Amino acid sequence: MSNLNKIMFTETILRDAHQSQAATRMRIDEMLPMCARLDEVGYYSIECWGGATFDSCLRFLNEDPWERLRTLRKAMPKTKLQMLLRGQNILGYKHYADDVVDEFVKKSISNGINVIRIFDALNDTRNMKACMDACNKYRSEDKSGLGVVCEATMSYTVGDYYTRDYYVNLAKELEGMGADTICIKDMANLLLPYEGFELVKAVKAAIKCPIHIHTHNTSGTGNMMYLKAIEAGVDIIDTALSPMGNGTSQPATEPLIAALAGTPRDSGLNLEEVTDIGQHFKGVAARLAKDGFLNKKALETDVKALIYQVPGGMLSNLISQLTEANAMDKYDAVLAEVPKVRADLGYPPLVTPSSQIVGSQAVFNILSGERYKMVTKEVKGMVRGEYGKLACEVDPAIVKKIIGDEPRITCRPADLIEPEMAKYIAEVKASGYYEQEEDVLSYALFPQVATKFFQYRAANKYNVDTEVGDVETGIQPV
Ligand SMILES: [Mn+2]
Repeated sequence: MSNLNKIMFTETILRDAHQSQAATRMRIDEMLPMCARLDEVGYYSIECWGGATFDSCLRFLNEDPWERLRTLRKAMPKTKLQMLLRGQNILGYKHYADDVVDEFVKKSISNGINVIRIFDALNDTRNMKACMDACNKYRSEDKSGLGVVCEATMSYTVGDYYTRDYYVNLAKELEGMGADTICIKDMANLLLPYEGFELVKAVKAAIKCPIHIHTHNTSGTGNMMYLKAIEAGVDIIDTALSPMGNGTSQPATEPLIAALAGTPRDSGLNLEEVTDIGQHFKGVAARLAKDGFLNKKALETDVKALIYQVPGGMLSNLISQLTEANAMDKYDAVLAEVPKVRADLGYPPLVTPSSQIVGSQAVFNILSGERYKMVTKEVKGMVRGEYGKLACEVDPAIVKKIIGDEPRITCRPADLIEPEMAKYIAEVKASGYYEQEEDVLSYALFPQVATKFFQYRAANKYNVDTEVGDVETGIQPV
């Protein structure tokens, strides 16, 4: 009778909240002051790694993402730490070889991750299998004693093809592949309250795994959906502390704790303590706003998302692309083009990287004045099958227009990728910057960005060791 159990919370303030509202710019020194208290709250898990945080650490914050993870692990020894992983894309934007996936999952666990949420932008389970297998294979790498949770994820979207049965069958398949929990990931805030109720009930009836649900509050329906999902028996919900909750982020933590208090699904979390912890993040949000990363628009309810059915982050990308091209007058035309491109490409869910691929092509189609006159290499790759199986077959005339007579693949895309680890190990060692095994993975995902970070790290170290000589030689951190 899981619908009589207490509801469990995953806190997203250290990952999705600032990724959705503030370009993933929260720094480790802004997290650490509250970690000991977050660790005592009694959350099911704290999401704090993966998604865009890895790239952002290396590219913008001069932080080693692995060091960040180890630091958080030490600061929060009692709570399961959670990450978001893009299946065969790991934390990048293309498919990687199986040996890189395997090593990445192993190192994520050995450095402190417990819950690995694995998704694929096309819901192609072949792209999730290597990750899920690695999760199960490396359970013993967990040193925290909190265990490893292989959380297989269904990216939620809408369209004729995406019936309730589609998700029920997908959930069963993922459970059969070795999932410990199943996540319904509503990244675009498309799952409305009553459908959420029916969907959770249907999936719950079909599988034994606990169900974890994820949404955003972009269009203002997120917490209503959670409430209905809770009534339907969902086990775990994702929320963000109120200073960075709601808007494009997750529904806020505190109102949901309060709403459930005294009911059969009372979380047992202490509202006053959680509210007090939130005060710290008010200051962090103010700093992020001052530095131009937190736009007030991210906090507003944006009902456009209900009509255009695109993720909030995608809307802001389209605005910046059109502003750059001096073509904001075409905004409505581009918005109308997005669903057409999505249909042409076989109705992919819109989530990284498919959201960027569809969005950019819609912009090209409108700005060039002719559909598919200019085609991005990612759209070609998608039609060739390089991202996996599309939900629906693409119209042959569209295929012809986009890739001509080029061959298409139907196998698992990673089957065509040779092992890559040996090459990356050799390259990092040859660079002279190798300090830890994890550096190879940073380099494998983001070669240029990681190399720049390694140079910064080395210069910084040198600077500290020989402060006087440093001024004379002019060597400074870059
Ligand atoms: Mn999200």
